[in-house]
Amino acid sequence: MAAQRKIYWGSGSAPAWRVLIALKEKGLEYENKLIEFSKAGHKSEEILKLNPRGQVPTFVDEDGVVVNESLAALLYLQDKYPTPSLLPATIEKRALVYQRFQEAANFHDKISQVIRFKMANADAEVPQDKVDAVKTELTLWESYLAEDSFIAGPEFSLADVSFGPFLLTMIRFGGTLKDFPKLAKYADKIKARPSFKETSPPHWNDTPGKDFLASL
Ligand SMILES: N[C@@H](CCC(=O)N[C@@H](CS)C(=O)NCC(=O)O)C(=O)O
Repeated sequence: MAAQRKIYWGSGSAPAWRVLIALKEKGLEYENKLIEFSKAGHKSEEILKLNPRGQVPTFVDEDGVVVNESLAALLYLQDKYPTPSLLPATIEKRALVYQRFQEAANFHDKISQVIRFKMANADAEVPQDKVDAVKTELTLWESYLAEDSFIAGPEFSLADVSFGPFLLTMIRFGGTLKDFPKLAKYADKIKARPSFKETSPPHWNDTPGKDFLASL
């Protein structure tokens, strides 16, 4: 019997959320292996056998192919299940999607620095350079959007799957987009998209967010 496609993920993990979104966009069924970070579920023997880093996402396709690392899993899913496509038709347009797809790591890094700082120093002010670094990122990403566009052009693409979960995570951690109107509109648009909505971190529904990025 063919192995069942499955994804190990944790609520609030933006890398894992990326893969859940891509699975939904492609209409693929999967076994939902939600782990609990508080119980070190990501370090279980079951996961470590598949992913020696003990991280989520850990993804296993129906034929047993294991793909860890969220960006690798997104590329794999696009290759293996090309329709519906999450890439534009021409190589010229794909170039920008590939760029933004990778570039999201910068945004991730800057918001993570603030989040980690506040987790370690709950009562301290976030150092200004860390706040400024997030603002610089937001200014860049704002400039990438045209009125009503997605992050790498008029069509939803892998670039949105890569970047979107981190933007929504920033908002969850208290970041405001009041000075970034195109990003604010974009955030509302992706939040309402079924693939994002159906896979958004379940604990966000019934617990308050944080104010770690409130000084933005
Ligand atoms: N580069 C990896 C990062 C995955 C990652 O950092 N996952 C976190 C949750 S957001 C995790 O599992 N952390 C536990 C650990 O590293 O021990 C990816 O994009 O998939």
